[in-house]
Amino acid sequence: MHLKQYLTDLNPQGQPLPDGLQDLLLAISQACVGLSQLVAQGPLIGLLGSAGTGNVQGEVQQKLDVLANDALISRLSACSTLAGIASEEMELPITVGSGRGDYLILFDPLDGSSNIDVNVSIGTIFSILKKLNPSTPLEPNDFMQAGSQQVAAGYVVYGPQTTLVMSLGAGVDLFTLDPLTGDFILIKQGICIPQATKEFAINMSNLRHWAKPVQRYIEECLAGVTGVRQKDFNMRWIASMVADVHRVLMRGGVFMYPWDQREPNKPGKLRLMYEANPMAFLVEQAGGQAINGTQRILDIEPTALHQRVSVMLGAGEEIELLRAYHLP
Ligand code: AFP
Repeated sequence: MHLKQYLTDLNPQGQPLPDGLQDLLLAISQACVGLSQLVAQGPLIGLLGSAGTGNVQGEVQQKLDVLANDALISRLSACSTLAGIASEEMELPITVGSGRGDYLILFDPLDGSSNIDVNVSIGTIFSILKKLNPSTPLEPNDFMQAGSQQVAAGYVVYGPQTTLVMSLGAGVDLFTLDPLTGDFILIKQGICIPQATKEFAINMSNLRHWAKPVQRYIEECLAGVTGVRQKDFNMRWIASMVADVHRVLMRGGVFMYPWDQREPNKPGKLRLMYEANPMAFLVEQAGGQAINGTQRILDIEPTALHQRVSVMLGAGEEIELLRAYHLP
């Protein structure tokens, strides 16, 4: 089934999906089809390497970061029910049309972009919120909603296949791009993360910098079958959150990017609004959990568009253990 047909047939709360939301989801998917082609061409069209600019986070922007951001904005700006766009790559949100409309979108246009030049999977992550008062002009504060308010979230991973994974709050479904027709085809419905796992993903080189509860958790995993966990664990780290979380959704596991003491005032590396919230929404919809150590990520009330957060998500049993280790 094509994505368009899927959206038409969907009946999440016993009601058809509003036309505006269908338009928005189709617009994102179409922009991502274009991005998938650009990513695949890479060096053939001079798209590898740095753009020579920095983003609001002070990170070096790759050429494809800038291009992906522009492509998404250009396609999404044509959606009549969209009031505003916020992007990890832009300091301030953009008003769409008159700034009046039902929806707001936030995205990380190209997550894992330091992997572009080495041909490792990267992706686009998006989060859709309702604008609480659709008839008033957009204000930056309109975006300040907890992740639990998301009406839809998803990502497209540009890997060996281009895959769209999304949730409208009633489970998580997966589509694969047919590059010959440019259509996303429904492949899997009701993705489910097993509660137990033997696989974790974390940047182990930071072990000495983590807080004690995270060090304890990882050290116990590393102790294997003779340690307190009484089982051997496997480790994976792609360094593209989108690809690491995709693996967790496909075969289970835990993904973590915790706070570390090198920058004690920074809650974490990953961004709440563009990365943690949409991924937490998907993971919970697939039966997993997502916390910052002590709090459910989707309950965090944002105070700034670009705020960062510590992230631990995936298999329920492991996240419960991490939560217990963080108790005072
Ligand atoms: P880039 O977009 O700069 O490559 O960062 C990717 C990311 O935000 C996230 O996708 C990864 O999980 C994480 O950073 C990797 O960070 P480390 O390089 O510190 O492992």
